[in-house]
Amino acid sequence: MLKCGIVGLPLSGKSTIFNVITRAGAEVKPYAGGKTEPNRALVSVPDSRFDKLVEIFVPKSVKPADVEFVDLAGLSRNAGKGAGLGNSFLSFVSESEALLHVVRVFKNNSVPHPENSIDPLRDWKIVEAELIYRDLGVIGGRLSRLDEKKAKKKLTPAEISELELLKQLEEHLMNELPLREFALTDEQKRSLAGFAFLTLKPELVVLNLDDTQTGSNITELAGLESELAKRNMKSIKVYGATEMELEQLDPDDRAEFMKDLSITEPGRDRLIHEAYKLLGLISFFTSGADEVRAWTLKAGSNAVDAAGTIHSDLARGFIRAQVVAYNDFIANNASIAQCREKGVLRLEGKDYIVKDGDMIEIRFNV
Ligand SMILES: Nc1nc2c(ncn2[C@@H]2O[C@H](COP(=O)(O)OP(=O)(O)O)[C@@H](O)[C@H]2O)c(=O)[nH]1
Ligand SMILES: [Mg+2]
Repeated sequence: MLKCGIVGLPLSGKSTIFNVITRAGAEVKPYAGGKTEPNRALVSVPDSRFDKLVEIFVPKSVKPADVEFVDLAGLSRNAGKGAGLGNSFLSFVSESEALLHVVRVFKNNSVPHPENSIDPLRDWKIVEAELIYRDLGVIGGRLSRLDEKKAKKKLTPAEISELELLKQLEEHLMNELPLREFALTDEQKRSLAGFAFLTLKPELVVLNLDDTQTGSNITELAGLESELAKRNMKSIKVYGATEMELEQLDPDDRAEFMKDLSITEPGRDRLIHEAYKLLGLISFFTSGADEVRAWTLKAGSNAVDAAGTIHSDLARGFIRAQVVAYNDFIANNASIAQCREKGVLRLEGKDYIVKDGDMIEIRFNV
């Protein structure tokens, strides 16, 4: 299951944002501490193409794509040195494939701030430093083992290059830079996968605003926004508390409320879409009278990967994939026969790279 972890300082609005995304109703409170088990919830990815396919096929069952969101306890200054929840918290972060980093921009005098003032750039840096510190610890542990072996002249050639790379990464982190800013080859990335480095995970910064903080010139944000631009990082503005209220309403009241506040797209949909994109994920569809289903794949996966996502038998006995792009299907009156005539229905082999929105039927034999 694909997981997206929510990180940030205590009282930045992590649980609020989690509730916006998941509508799970997790506890939101104006004081830090307490519960240490993360909140978890599966979220269906909103997709108008999927909805359209359901309309066309009127299947017995439907299954949209989903992503798991995990709301972690707050990460405070010096967590990596054992403060607060410290390392147990950081191990929850390592199981996530991507991070939503919630930064408090809202003022709200009834909610204390762990650093006693509103300063999004400072807060973002504190959390980033903790993530960097944790990765340094992981590298340090591995390096000391490799150094021991080196002293005994027992390093394999693979370990020699690992040692070299880790030393470079260590230096990079010491300069307070996340590993995602280190140019790694695909092969190096694969070789490092087991370390689950936190600063290698893609990160979307969620700027949690008050209703009063509108327009494009929010003074509190100037510093952080230019820092993120410099680093090529993406951020998204969300009115956490308001959006959470919105998600708790029933659909009719929600539409009314959105009109009153002139919100066109709910923060929830934007957040889920951005997180999905950030994770480097695409959807493909299987459809028929029995079931219409959206499946999640990493971008760049091939037809056998897609088959394996559905069932291991389909990957094992893979013969061919029958593929038509969703847009072509719709453009041809949702008729497979017409798609075939027009040549947009294709038979693809194992190496075919699946595209977002492909409608796929696997031919297999086991
Ligand atoms: N005014 C305002 N208050 C917020 C916002 N987001 C969260 N809060 C409040 O801040 C407090 C902490 O929120 P919570 O989501 O529990 O933070 P967490 O500790 O990061 O999980 C709660 O009292 C929330 O109601 C926001 O966007 N605006
Ligand atoms: Mg919380």
